[in-house]
Amino acid sequence: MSVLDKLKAIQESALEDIKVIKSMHELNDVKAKYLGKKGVFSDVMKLMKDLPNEERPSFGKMTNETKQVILKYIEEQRTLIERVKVEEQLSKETIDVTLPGKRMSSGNRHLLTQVVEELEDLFIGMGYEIMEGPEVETDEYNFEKLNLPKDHPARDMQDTFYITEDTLLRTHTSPVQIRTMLEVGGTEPIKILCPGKVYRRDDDDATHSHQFMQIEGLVVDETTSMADLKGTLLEVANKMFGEGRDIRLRPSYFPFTEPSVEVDISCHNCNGKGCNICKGTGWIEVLGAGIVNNNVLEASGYDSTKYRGFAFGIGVERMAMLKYGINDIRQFYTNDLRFNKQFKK
Ligand code: FA5
Repeated sequence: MSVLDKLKAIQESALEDIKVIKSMHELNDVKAKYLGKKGVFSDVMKLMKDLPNEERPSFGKMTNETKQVILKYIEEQRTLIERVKVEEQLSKETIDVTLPGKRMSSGNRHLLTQVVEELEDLFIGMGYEIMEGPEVETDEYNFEKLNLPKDHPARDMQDTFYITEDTLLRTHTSPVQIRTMLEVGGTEPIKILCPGKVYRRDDDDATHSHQFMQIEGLVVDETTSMADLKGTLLEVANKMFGEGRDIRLRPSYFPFTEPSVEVDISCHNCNGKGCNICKGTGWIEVLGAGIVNNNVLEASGYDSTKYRGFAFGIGVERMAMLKYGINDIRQFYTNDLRFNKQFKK
């Protein structure tokens, strides 16, 4: 058999071997069998020494070409094996869109968050800006600048957690009024809404909590009046309890407003006729409000001969209790999921 025939025979047998291969592992074995150090070609090269000198270059060339052809077969088979593997995997992983899905359980925002957001949306629509202040506050901002000097008897209305003599957990959101007025510096009108947590040394019961939420509102400009305050609160009543609510302002006392009022909303349950929710009166008390006391304006850098203001402080839990018929404030804080889930929208 001539050398050429021998090379051809090797090429054919390699092709036969390679084309039936199905795994990478076998392919590597065949590669070693033909092209490896001790492979078929190492024997072929031994023939070289028996050849006359002039035939050696063409023998070398033919051997190399044969090796290249075998290498090409191997690479083609490698590509084929990989493709088959990917196709097999794809066919195995087909998604059956007819299978029933897994139910995803989703949570919901706490009712208090929902009520705060509802009120924020309403007030943003009326041009108010949302402001926040610290829960650890100074005595000066929580009381003194609000016309409640040390030893003022009205401090008893807000029993306080003191941290030091001059720092405390804020008892209401009214200090944010002071912070904002001082920041603006008496030069511009103000229209803000301040939601946040407040703290009092009240004993917890069905309508009192030592920690609760308030929403403070403050408007300061050159023309504002009691009529604007009343119109704003009527808007709140209608938004929170439905169209047709009426409101009633009763004289009250806060050192930081003069005159001061307690605001009642006509009972949404009995429409003012009297029921157990409004304790037979037809009215429900929801917030405190008034015209900002001149001393407060002056203490915060506003000229009280030029500027006037109104302010209000809503108890968020109490409002939510009335709106959703909740009879114990502690339910907001016991983290009972059965309670929370009732308010999923
Ligand atoms: C104030 O805190 C005033 N800063 C409100 C205010 C602001 C008046 C601006 C005038 C101008 P009062 O102490 O009444 O007011 O509290 C306001 C509301 O907070 C109450 O109407 C009530 O709804 C709620 N509230 C008071 N104490 C508690 C408590 N312990 N637990 C839950 N809610 C309470």
